[in-house]
Amino acid sequence: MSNAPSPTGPFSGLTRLDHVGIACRDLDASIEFYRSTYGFEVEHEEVNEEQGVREAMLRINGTDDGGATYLQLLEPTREDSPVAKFLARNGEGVHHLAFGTGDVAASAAGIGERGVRVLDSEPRTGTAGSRIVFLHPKDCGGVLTELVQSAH
Ligand code: MC0
Repeated sequence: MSNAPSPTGPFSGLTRLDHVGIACRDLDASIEFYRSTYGFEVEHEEVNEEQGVREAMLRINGTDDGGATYLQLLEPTREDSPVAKFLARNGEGVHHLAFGTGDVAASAAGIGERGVRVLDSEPRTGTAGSRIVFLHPKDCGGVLTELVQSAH
């Protein structure tokens, strides 16, 4: 019997860990920590004005569906953004988990039917043209959870 997780659950369709999002105050300093301490390199950097973040994706490993797993470093670009609020309350640290799916709208609908609040009625734009939806942390054991459909 295989130990692998079901690649497409009956309702969630989640197949992998896409990234762990980490809130930081200084993106460049954080990138340097992960590079000099672990040898992780930045694959992609961008500013997402809608989410109020400057971010860097550090590729950790490939996954068996052809995707990859990343660390996502997040620096807020404005004081009223979710990451700025998180930093003010908690300081730097793990901000969210993101699971990969081939169909983010279907995954969000299936998970929503289980009583979890889906924070985005329509998928928004995430890193590198991905489509993303967030789930409320209070319905996910205290963990802000994101669903990601990558652009390719
Ligand atoms: C807030 N809470 C969290 C949390 N943020 N719990 C765990 N992890 C987090 N990251 C908790 C607070 O401690 C509080 O608990 C309660 O949720 C309400 O928080 P609030 O900040 O006072 O209130 P809201 O409702 O204004 O905001 C919370 C909410 C929001 C999660 C709905 O931050 C949101 O919509 N987040 C999704 C978007 C996001 O985070 N974007 C940034 C990453 P108590 O017990 O005090 O009530 S963008 C990103 O990552 C993109 C670029 C990508 O991956 O591609």
